[in-house]
Formats: sequence, structure tokens, C-alpha cells
Amino acid sequence: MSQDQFKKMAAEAAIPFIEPGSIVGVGTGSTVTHFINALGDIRHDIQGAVSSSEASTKQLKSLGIEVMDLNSVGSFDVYVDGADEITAHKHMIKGGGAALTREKIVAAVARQFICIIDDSKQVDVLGRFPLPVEVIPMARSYVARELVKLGGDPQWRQGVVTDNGNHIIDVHNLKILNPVELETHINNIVGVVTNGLFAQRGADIVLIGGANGVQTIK
Ligand code: ABF
Repeated sequence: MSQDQFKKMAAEAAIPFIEPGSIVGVGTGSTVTHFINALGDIRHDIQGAVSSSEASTKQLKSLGIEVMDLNSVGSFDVYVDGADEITAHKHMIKGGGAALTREKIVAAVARQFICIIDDSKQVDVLGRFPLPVEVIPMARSYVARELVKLGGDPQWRQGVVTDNGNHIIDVHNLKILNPVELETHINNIVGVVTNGLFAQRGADIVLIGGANGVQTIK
């Protein structure tokens, strides 16, 4: 079986967590694409979705699922999203798809974060995957210099503009031993919108697709 089939297995395993009549928080990425397809099959059982990207919004609407403005809903039960890396402590690097800021906002509003991944995303230490940082465009060079001081090798993801009109810097060669501290530290650099560490608010449940089926970590 392929990694994509493992992603699909994890995505479909999230469906039983969706309560009838609920609003579902929906992330972004290839694993979430499988989740949205599965959500399409139960679209008459849910009230609608809040989405973390224009791409997911488009897919949700194409399946007849109502997409709601986050400002018009209160808290909701479940946010389902993928990750680029995750540790046993359920700390994550996200943002490979450049949707990290909206993902972090929607995750903050949800009562539970369900992370859906294939087994290649599990790591002991975060940082092999370059850490995405969303920056206000005029601050890009300044923020890059500050990131060098942290020991990273920042690279501008040229040609990418986020859904919020900002730029992405990918920070290579970080060995992230204290993700909670680093998340705060980078977010405090002037010009940073947010970074792809999801450690202060990590996942609550992880569904991992692999050769032996789906493993659940709570
Ligand atoms: C989103 O999609 C992002 O935060 C993350 O970068 C990516 C996960 O990748 P995929 O599901 O495509 O492997 O969750």
C-alpha cells in the first residue's frame, strides 16, 4: 500500500468523531482532501464546515457542504487536519501547504484537534521538515536575519503568497528540542504573523495510517 492510501485510511478514521448536526473544522493538504471527500458522504448529517484555506473551501463547496464564516460560529467540537511532522507529545510542524495561520486560528476555536497522518510523519525531534514562518512581506529580510540568530537557515518560499497576502520563510536545519518555547520566541519577532509550530496547542487525538491499519493516540 502507498503513503497516500495510509493518508486516506487515517482521514476516513476521523469520520466517526463527527457528531450529527455539528460544524466541522477542516484543515488543508492531501490527507485532508481525503477527509473532505469522506465528509461529502455524510454532508446531510452535518450543519456545515469552517475551513482553513481557499483550496479546502473550494472542495467543500463542490461537494455541497456549506462553508461558514468563523466569526459567525461559536466554538465547535472537532478540527481535523494533517501535519508535516508530529512527536509522541503531539507537538507538530505544520504549514507545508502555506495555510498555517488560518489552520492555527481554526484549531484555536475547536474543542478538539484530530490530527490525521500517514506513518511517515512521526518523528522523535521536530525540525527535519523546514519550519514555515508566515511574515508580513516588508518584514521578510528582517525576520530572516532574526531567524539566523536562532541557528536556522531561512529560505524565502519564492512565488508563494498566502491566503492572507503574506510571504513564507522556511527555516531549515533546526533541531527543535523545546517546541513550546521556540513557538513563542518566533511569534514574538516583529513582522511574524505566526509560525508552523503547533506545540502550545498540539493535537488531542492522532490517527496514524500505516501497514497495520489505523493507530489511535490519545
Ligand atoms: C496541512 O497540510 C499542513 O499544515 C501541512 O503542511 C499539510 C500536511 O500535508 P499532507 O496532508 O499533504 O501530507 O495539514
